[in-house]
Amino acid sequence: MSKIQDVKELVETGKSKMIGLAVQEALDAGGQPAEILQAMVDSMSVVGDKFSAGDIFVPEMLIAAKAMSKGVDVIRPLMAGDTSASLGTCVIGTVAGDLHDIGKNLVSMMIESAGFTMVDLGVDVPAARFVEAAKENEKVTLIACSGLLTTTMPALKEAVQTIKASGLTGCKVIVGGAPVTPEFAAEIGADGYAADAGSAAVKAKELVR
Ligand code: B1M
Repeated sequence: MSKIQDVKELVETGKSKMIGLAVQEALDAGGQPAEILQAMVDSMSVVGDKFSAGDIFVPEMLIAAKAMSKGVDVIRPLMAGDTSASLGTCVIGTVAGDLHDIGKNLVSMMIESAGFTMVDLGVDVPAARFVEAAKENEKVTLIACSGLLTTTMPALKEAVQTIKASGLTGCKVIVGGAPVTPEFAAEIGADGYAADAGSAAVKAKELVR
């Protein structure tokens, strides 16, 4: 079995103690960081499908998420990009009521590698907190809001509208997450939308240049 297949299985079964070594072995065997990352993302889709089918429950989703995060820790240093190109600070967080952070963390990693300094507010971030953080930090050029649940799409809307009403100037807003569409992003007044972490980094650069 390939090393990448091992990584996938360890994420799906939530083996967080073994995953770091398996990711390292996959890298040593010539696997590319982006390829290993994609394999782990695919595993989380399998986990989601099993949850939808009623084959697993929230605790299993949680341990799979923990394993994925440990695997990403091994990849993260390898994804560092051109940090000399300072594009300002990006405030990022998952919106109020939403505890999903893996996608947000990947987006953060990719935006950082595009040349931003990141301020990560974590999960369950109230709309006003994005504004506070943008005011507290130097040179905030971008606010990135993630939402993973259809039930937290209104919180995404509230976050964008609160930011837009706050009078912050020179600061763009990008949104994304599985239930978010480009149409929804435009409807709620976001400046940008991205479907995945790679395109979030491309869009982030485009928005501030
Ligand atoms: Co949750 N969960 N979960 N969950 N969970 C989903 C999202 C779900 C699709 C599972 C399913 O039913 N198949 C479903 C949502 C259904 C819906 O609303 N449409 C769901 C549900 C229902 C729930 C609960 C309500 C379950 C319950 O309690 N009954 C509950 C809600 C808790 C809450 O948030 N209030 C819940 C809880 C959890 C855990 C805490 C157990 C855990 C999260 C742990 C963690 O994140 N630390 C969890 C997990 C792991 C999942 C799945 C299995 C995996 C999510 C993930 O990490 N994916 C997920 C199923 C799935 O995704 N297929 C599911 C991998 C990640 C890389 O992808 O997050 O999509 P993703 O991020 C992508 C893109 O979306 C995009 O780029 C990322 C990377 O390419 N993106 C952006 C994300 N943010 C972006 C921001 C951008 C741009 C792009 O710009 C700013």
